[in-house]
Amino acid sequence: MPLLRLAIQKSGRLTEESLELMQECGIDFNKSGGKLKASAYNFPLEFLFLRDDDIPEYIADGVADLGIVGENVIAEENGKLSAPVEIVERLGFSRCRLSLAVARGVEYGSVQSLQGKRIATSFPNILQGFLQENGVNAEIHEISGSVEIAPSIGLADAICDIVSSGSTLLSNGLVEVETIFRSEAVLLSRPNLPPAKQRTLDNLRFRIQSVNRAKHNKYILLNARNEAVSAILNLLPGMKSPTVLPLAESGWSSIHAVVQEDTFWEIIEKLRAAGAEGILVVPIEKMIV
Ligand code: PRT
Ligand code: ZN
Repeated sequence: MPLLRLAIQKSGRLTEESLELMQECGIDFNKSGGKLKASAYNFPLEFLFLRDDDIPEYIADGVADLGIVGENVIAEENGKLSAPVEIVERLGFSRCRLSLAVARGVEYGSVQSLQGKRIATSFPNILQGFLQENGVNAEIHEISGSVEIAPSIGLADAICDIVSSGSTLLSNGLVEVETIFRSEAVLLSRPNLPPAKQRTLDNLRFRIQSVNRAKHNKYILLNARNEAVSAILNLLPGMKSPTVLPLAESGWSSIHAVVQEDTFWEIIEKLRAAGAEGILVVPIEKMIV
């Protein structure tokens, strides 16, 4: 299979989980600190370690075929790239939002309150788009870091920055008033890869999907009296249909099924009410459909 080049953030919030995802996909490599490149031993993939902001352009100009970045970075770079790039997989980690915030105590009715105000941000394009959509004319101050201190030093009336837990805003006396963009890590690609590279990408995506699907599901095993089995089966969707096996003790069965994580607690309670006993819940490592 031809070699694909995947750009990963060199050192930052995306790095660890990007590399962990590759490992979960069964791709082994040796990343010894400081190097710009690494090759996988058992998959036709070469890693390039770069600053996240540079990744979309490296893909656009063909130096890399793929990259992992936060969606906020692509939304910000969009329109500035020398060629289009496309999101081929949402990866579910590094979730955050880009929000507007003002100093605590400042009156804020709606986005119209920002008319004529100064807003500090590292995301001028996304912010400009949002303000335009809302018919607001504000002065955008682009700063590259520590945006959250801008109001307290008198540089801006509001900020537009990435929020995850909200603790940075809180400790700087700021209140989130508007969410303008939601982001998670995504796999980017150049559109129209040569067919052979596309096949390698399809293979990689298949692995990523199997890993991520597994993370959202649990395998459950339980015992029940035979009379309770049909009521229990009605509660269990499963990948196909649940497995029912007789237990050594007569009159009892063991039931195995796959349950989605977000409905999990609700289902467990209903299963107990329906007569399920000895419920075991185990993580799934890969889920191939
Ligand atoms: O050096 P390089 O340019 O590669 O990295 P970087 O400093 O530009 O990016 P980095 O590593 O900080 O973030 C990479 C990506 O992680 C971002 O583009 C987002 O998609 C995503 N991400 C997820 C975050 C956060 N969560 C996050 N909390 N990026 C930044 N933050 C910062 C935010 O700027 C603010 O200062 O954390 C602070 C807020 O966090 P809370 O938890 O206090 O709300
Ligand atoms: Zn960056």
